Amino acid sequence: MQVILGNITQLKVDAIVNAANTSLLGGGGVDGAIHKAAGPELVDECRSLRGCKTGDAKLTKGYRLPARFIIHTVGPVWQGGDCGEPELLAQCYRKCMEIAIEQKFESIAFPCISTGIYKYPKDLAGEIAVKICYEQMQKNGAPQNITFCCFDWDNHEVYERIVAVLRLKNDSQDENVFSSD
Ligand code: AR6
Repeated sequence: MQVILGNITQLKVDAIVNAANTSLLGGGGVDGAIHKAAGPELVDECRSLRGCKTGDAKLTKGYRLPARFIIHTVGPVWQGGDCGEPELLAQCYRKCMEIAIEQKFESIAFPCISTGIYKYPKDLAGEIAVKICYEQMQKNGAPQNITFCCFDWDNHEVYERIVAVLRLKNDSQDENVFSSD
């Protein structure tokens, strides 16, 4: 597991995750950046998928991206936390990991889903992201390389802290599970 500050569209991994909306036809934020970098063929494939429910995830090719594939997921809009947001966000990460495992991907990179336009509090979202990915990785032994790609220093700090705490807890078991820059 590693935490980086960077642009997810530049990562050469098996799959990057897109924080999309239910239409899957593009938008702002990381979604807009991914569609722009992948090229117009992406929206054609997305159209054939007929949308995606909140908490679900769907796979497309990566087209002009360095990443081979894109896993599109739809995070919840933050409405105060009592409208099932934590479960839905957890489901996003779980579904993305399930697809990665099914496809035998060795590397996957996540943006901080829902923490931009959808306004999910960064610390709460980070806890869920790291917890679910770690659980899935422990359970399935894959994908071996998980990157949390933060785009802002606030999220970077949040993820570094959460991963550091988890690393401390696991130090005696496996020192090589985590890395960070
Ligand atoms: N690389 C990595 N992270 C990025 C990038 C990038 N190039 N650009 C933005 N981020 P957001 P959401 C970060 O708003 O909150 C879209 O319009 C950003 O700083 O992209 O899930 C969709 O179509 C933030 O930390 O996604 C939906 O309508 C994180 O990515 C809606 O936004 C997520 O921010 C989804 O909202």
